[in-house]
Amino acid sequence: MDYKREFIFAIVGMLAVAIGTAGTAQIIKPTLDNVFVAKDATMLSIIPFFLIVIFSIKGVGQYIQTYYMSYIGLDVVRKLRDDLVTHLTYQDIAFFNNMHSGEILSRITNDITRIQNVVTTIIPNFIRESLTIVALTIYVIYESPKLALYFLVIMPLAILPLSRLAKKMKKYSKLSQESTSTMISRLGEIFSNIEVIKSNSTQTIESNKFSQENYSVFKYLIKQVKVNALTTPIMEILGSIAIGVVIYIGGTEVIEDRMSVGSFFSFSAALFMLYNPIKRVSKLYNKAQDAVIANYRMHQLLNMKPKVVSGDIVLNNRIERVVFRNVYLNYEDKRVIDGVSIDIKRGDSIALVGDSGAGKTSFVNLLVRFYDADMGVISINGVNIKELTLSSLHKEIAFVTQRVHIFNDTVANNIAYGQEVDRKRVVEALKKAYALEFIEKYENGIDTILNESGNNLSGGQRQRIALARALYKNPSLLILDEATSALDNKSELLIQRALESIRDKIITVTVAHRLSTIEDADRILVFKNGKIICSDTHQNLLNSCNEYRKLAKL
Ligand code: DGT
Ligand code: MG
Repeated sequence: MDYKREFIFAIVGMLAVAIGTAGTAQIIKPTLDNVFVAKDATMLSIIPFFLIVIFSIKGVGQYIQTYYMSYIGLDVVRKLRDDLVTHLTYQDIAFFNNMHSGEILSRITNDITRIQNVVTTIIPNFIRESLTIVALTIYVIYESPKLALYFLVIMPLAILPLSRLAKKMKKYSKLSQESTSTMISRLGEIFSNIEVIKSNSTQTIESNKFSQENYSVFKYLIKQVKVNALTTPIMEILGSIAIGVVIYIGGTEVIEDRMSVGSFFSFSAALFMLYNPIKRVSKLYNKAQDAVIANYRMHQLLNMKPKVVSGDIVLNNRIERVVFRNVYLNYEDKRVIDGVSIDIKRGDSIALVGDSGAGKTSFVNLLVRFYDADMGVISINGVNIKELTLSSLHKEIAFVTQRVHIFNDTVANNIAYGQEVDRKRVVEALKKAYALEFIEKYENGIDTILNESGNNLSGGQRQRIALARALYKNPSLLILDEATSALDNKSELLIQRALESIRDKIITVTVAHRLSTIEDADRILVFKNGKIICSDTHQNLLNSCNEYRKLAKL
């Protein structure tokens, strides 16, 4: 363990607390017997001094223990969160498509906080209270084994109802954590869809839906409260029985002179003092159930293995050739790429057209390995794409989609994303993507901070940023999946021209709905239901391919 030093300090602190607590019970005995009964003046002046020492030991111990255990707890959580975030970013794209981003956020924040609670409070309190119980019990037995026996027989009776409560607690913890996650997901959904909600005036519908989720969170939390609140009365009633028995039997011992008044009070005080730690331990046990569930949910995520994993051959050269041999891809049960074969060489510009849902995006997703083919082989420069390292593959590919991703950072850092910033090249890339004109208008130019959701940019401006990022990368495979759909005809044409200068040095794969953008592609692939049904130049396809003629008419 990395925390040996902190842990030792914490344990020393806990021991001090336990010994200090037993000491406070012990000091009652000389106070009564020597000072009040025997009227001993020396003891009178010594005892207050001891009292201060005992409480100081306890206080310092408490401080040391709290500090070091919290240190361990917070540090464990920090590392856990780091690991979890790294781990999650390597998960398959399918995972992110299937899981609500709100759910992921909830796991990283809410669940981790519950786990943090365990390390910083539950475990140390549990250890400290247990040590205190042990110290007090030893003291009680030492003071009067006979009386202690009665007490120690009654106490275990408390365990039965308490363990029942703990079981209930576990059930409600699970339900409450699940409903909290759902609620947070709903929140995310509401705010990311706010435009739709406002433009349809559906606030009431949405808030009613939210209200339901919110209510289930409340319902399970209040059930947890109910179970927790039962613990104290049960403990108190059982405790009062135990103490009643002790008073009766202990009183008899004192009356019959087999025990001093001081011993009896010390003993009783120790019993009273035992009550709190025992109560706390049982409450902590309930709370721990909450953390057990959170921990389970956390490990579900941490144990998840991505299906798409990096190979170990480094792609050292530019991409010269991409070959699909009889490739199939299914999403769950649905076939989306259905036996596609194609051979693409450097300098080729390939265009993909077809109905919505025909499989064009799925095709390009295979090239960046968002998914792996279920059957067939995709090879890059003659090597199976699965055997290449992901990072060397991605270094050669620029992937621009309709959804533009902008980081909360400067224009320059957004353009040079993942690479060293070369300001001259940033400006060049912006110029080629026709983005420089509006960036230059900003007071800070390429040092302007962009809003992460890109709200301070228009749709067309965002696409130009994305194109500039792709051009900066100097890729050997450029994929444009409706990357210019938000641009006006003029800018689109200008970008086409800018791309012409690099087109014969690299492979470009363009998905477009507007056929005008791809008319001069070297080869146009017409997709239908996951198959390539025609493949030729614009002119030839107009003559030979019915499906293409239909698309051209639209
Ligand atoms: P588009 O962008 O509307 O022009 O259509 P394509 O050609 O890009 O279609 P594509 O490849 O996105 O989708 C092909 C089929 O696969 C379509 O029926 C929707 C379905 N699909 C797409 N992504 C997913 C996914 O992540 N999970 C599942 N289960 N199905 C998906
Ligand atoms: Mg698509």
